[in-house]
Amino acid sequence: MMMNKFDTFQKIDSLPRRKVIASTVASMLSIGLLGSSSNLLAQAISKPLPNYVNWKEPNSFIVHSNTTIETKRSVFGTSLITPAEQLFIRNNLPAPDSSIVADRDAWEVSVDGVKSPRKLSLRELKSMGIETLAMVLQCSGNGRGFFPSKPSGTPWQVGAAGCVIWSGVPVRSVAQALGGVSGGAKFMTGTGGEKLPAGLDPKTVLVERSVPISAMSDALLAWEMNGQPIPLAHGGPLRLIVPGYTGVNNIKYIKQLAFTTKESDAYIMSHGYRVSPPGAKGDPSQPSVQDMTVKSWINSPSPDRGVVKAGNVQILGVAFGGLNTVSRVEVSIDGGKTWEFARFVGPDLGKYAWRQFVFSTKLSAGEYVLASRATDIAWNVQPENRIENSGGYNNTSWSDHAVKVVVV
Ligand SMILES: Nc1nc2c(c(=O)[nH]1)N[C@H]1C(S)=C(S)[C@@H](COP(=O)(O)O)O[C@H]1N2
Ligand SMILES: [Mo]
Repeated sequence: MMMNKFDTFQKIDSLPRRKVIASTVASMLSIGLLGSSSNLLAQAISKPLPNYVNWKEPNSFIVHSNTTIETKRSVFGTSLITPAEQLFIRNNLPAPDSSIVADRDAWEVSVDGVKSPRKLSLRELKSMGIETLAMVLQCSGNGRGFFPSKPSGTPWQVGAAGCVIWSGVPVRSVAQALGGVSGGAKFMTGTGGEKLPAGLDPKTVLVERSVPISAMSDALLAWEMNGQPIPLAHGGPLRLIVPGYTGVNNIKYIKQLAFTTKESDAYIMSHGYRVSPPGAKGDPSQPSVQDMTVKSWINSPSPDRGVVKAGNVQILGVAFGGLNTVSRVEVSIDGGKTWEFARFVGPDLGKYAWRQFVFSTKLSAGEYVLASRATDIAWNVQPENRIENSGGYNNTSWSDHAVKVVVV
């Protein structure tokens, strides 16, 4: 059945035996039994990095599969930007051949749904404008691993996310240069440049996503990431960046950008990434996974960093607002019974970036449940509970993201 293409990719991720070992270790971690030996154990159950990302730091990841590679919670450091060497990977199809980055400036994207549609080379795009922004790149399934219903798909914890700086030409400048967007366009649709597996209906595997046309106002066609040409694995030579929208909408190796009256009918748009009630399959009647909402989590202390010594403790984490600027973060050391304000640390890199926060406190020996709860400028507060859905999408629950630590 063609609908099952994506399920197939996901099932490869979860060989039953590995899952059992991993979840046993995960539950030992969450009750703090493993202390400092946990890193070693976590590494022992993790596969090596696949070749196409062998330039990444091997100890920074939980390798769920060759196409789903998660940053460890303990790896998020105390500065804002996630280095490429530590950034997660999520591919719906095998990554393209490195020949596509041999001559980056020659890469072409066709732009449609404008007055004068045509192909533009990366060389031409670079002459049309430049903008730089910092943005949280987060997979819509980040936090799926906390759903007790164990939805199919990668059981990401917090590490299918990072904060990245992108440089490229604003999409609105490109549209303007081609005579403006055609009347009636309601969506901006990006198409990935992967070679599609033979023998399958292209619509069932093509990575093509539509976002509301309003998202074009801050969108980029980007060629640089954290000061370097975008690595192939992260979408080089050219990537569509849609700030505030979940990972899947940020199309890697983009080969077509179109302003369309309808959403794409590719399976990944029509049935994939839909927020459907538990037990129901995704279909076009269910809401699509699009913009992100306010979220935060604590990165330190956490059980996989080892023993926490009694005394002064700096509780550190990250918070972001999706489409709205994050305005404040509260921290609880008693599992959410009482809250106090945390302090933002470091520069504000704009509304699409995350802020690092710290709450300094003194902890005596004992067991603690540390939680964080962010609020955005529109007074949306990070909820206590996830919204149950069959795909395990959009988990922003503060209680799911809380960490149990043992202080000695
Ligand atoms: N062309 C293309 N773009 C894509 C994908 C893909 O498989 N192909 N995966 C999407 C998904 S689901 C996510 S979460 C992000 C992951 O980006 P990263 O691998 O650079 O971290 O890319 C998105 N863009
Ligand atoms: Mo994703």
